[in-house]
Amino acid sequence: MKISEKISSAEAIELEDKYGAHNYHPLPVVLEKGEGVYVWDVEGKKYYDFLSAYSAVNQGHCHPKIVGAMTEQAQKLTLTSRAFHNDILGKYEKYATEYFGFDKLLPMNTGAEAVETAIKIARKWAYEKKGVEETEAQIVVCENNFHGRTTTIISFSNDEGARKNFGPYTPGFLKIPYNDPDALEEVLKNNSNIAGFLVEPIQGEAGVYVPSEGFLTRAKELCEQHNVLFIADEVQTGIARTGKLLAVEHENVKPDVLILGKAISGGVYPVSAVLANDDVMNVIQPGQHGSTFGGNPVACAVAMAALDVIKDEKLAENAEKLGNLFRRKLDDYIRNSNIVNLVRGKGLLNAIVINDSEDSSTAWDICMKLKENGLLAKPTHGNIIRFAPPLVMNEEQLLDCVDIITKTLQDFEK
Ligand code: IF1
Repeated sequence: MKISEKISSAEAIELEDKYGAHNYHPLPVVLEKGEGVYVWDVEGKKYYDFLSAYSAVNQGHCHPKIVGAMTEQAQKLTLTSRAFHNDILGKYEKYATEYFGFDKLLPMNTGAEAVETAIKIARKWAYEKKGVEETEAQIVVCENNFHGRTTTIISFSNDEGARKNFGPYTPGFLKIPYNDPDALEEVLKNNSNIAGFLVEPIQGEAGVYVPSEGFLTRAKELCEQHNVLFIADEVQTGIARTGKLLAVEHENVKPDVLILGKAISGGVYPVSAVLANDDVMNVIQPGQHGSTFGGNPVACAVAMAALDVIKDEKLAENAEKLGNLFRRKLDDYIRNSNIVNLVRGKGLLNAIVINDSEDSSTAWDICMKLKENGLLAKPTHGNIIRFAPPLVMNEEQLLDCVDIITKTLQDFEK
């Protein structure tokens, strides 16, 4: 069967079911084309994409500047490995470190790899700079975190589905409630071997939990007081998604270690990165960390174009403006609704909480009806539906989507 051979949705789903691991339960829609805020299924039906590949397609599907950068570089040099230099990596590292304000960048490919890299850097820094006894370093994480799916990362997850039967688990992590600076202070006061505090500035997968104003500021202060690295996982909240280039900027907090992924490439190619200043990043010496594809020329060319688009098209400002409009419109609806409890989020990372039990199918049923009405979204946990369109959306399109969402919800009002 050739890639170009036309198949129906049913055939595509059947192929995946028969030949693919069943590690996802996708909505029954088979997409064939994406452009800007729209995607089309194989039968030609058009949808608004309100998931953006979990905030990887912030710049819109198949952005011509980003795809152009990929195709141009892919016809010159795709991969050298880091055994040799190439003419792109240094330019990208300079561009990205100046873009985000750090001394150095360590290039990887997936978000989880970047999180793992940050964990390794924090541990090594603890032993070689903070004086923690080897193998004793601890990293503080938050309950209901999501940082990826490697064995070490799920070791500190409390999501049984992500964790069960993948043991034995990696030690060295202490869990505190999210958005609880007192709990962070307690654990930092009582442990001298803490390397870092790893936190999502907004917990995406948990259901778009926005912490109280001041939480990030207080957490950073506590990390400074106790000589602990503040490690911000901005894989999902970064790259303009929440209305600022980085979500930590809502509180003017500067992390010691910044983790990026997803939209750093505009969803065109797997790119992730860890950024830090020399006093932290220089604990990594030749031969101590890397990856075959990390920092490859195509990834660098794509990321530079993707980051250009964020600035050129003022996507953070647009996310801020349209996010406020979106929540205002949904709040208007929710005032008279008995099926939706609330809407929450920042910028264009939002979610609604459905007034039903966690194990009910209502959120899923609503997403199935949204699909029929031309908008794609998916529940996160149980009764929470995440709404995260590409940041290139304009006001007219957003209001059209609000219309689709509220008309669909109306069908479920009791
Ligand atoms: C799946 C969730 C979102 C992330 C944060 C690291 C990573 C992610 C804050 C790892 C990845 C993705 C993974 C994808 C679905 C999606 C997701 F539902 F899983 F949790 F967005 F909320 N840090 N999130 O959100 O990056 O290795 O995937 O490149 O695994 O189902 P990755």
